[in-house]
Amino acid sequence: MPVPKAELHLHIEGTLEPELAFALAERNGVELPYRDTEELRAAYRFGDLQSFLDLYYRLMAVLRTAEDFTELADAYLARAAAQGVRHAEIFFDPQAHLARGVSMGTVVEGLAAALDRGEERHGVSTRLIMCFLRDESAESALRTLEEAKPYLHRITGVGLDSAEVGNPPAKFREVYEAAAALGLRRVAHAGEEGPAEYVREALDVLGVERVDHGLRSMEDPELVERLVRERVPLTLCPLSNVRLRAVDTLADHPLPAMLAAGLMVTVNSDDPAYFGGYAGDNFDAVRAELGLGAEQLRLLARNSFEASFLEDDEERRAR
Ligand code: ES4
Ligand code: ZN
Repeated sequence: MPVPKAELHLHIEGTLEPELAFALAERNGVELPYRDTEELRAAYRFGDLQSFLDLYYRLMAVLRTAEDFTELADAYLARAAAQGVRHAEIFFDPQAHLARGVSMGTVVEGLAAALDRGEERHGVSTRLIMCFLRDESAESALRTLEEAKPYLHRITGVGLDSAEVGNPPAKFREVYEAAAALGLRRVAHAGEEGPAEYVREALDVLGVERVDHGLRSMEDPELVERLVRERVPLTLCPLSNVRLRAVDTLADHPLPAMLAAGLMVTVNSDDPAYFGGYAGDNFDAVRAELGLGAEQLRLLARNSFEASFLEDDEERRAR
């Protein structure tokens, strides 16, 4: 049995496997610029974050109805459960759907229909985290938060994703203040392609309690010291970092150095349909390529529950 773990960095749109993409395309009468799943998979050669995002946003065209989102999330939960995931905090990108004429209600209610059955069908508890696209304007993010107001009982927190460089956290100060005032938890992608300074800004300006990736924090020893002192969780995604060329090979990943520095790190899958693996595959890969021992793998699993937004009693049940 795979070790029980929580998945804290997972974009639901990034779980769209080629087979489901083609099935939904056919059902919805959407033309995909690929002949078959093989040709689509062959397009997964990414030079950097932007080349991935271009394909990621393009393929979303197949997601039209609430049922599409339900099927997507249910398929994810089945795969996650098979790899030992007991709890998943799931990102979604409403702006990418609103821009295509798919409403907030379609997305949230579609996802929620699967998540509501997650424990019973798959033994996986869940939370939803709504992400703002950082390459869109702050005004667009504020409008999105406004649109989400009827659905806030379903949404635990807000996040920040998409193209990082040139879109620093401070651009979203106001929307994060508004989110906090609504009682939403706050996380943000920072230090994936962007500098360590963006990690500091996410903490100081946006008040995030968890940093997604945070890989480049290692370039700033003072920041590392602070992250250790404050026990700020960093949700690492090793296979994503290899595919998007944040590291040359998995063997070069700073995860062992981050553990040695005493950082509160977790291992996650990001966009598993695109990057070659779900949470368990990421655990297997770091064990094989980075030589992590049983004790370190147990620590990573323990961190994943501790860094989650579960309450203590829920956390004990999930572990
Ligand atoms: C993402 Cl890997 C990654 N980075 C930033 N934004 C994203 N959205 C989906 N996957
Ligand atoms: Zn991500």
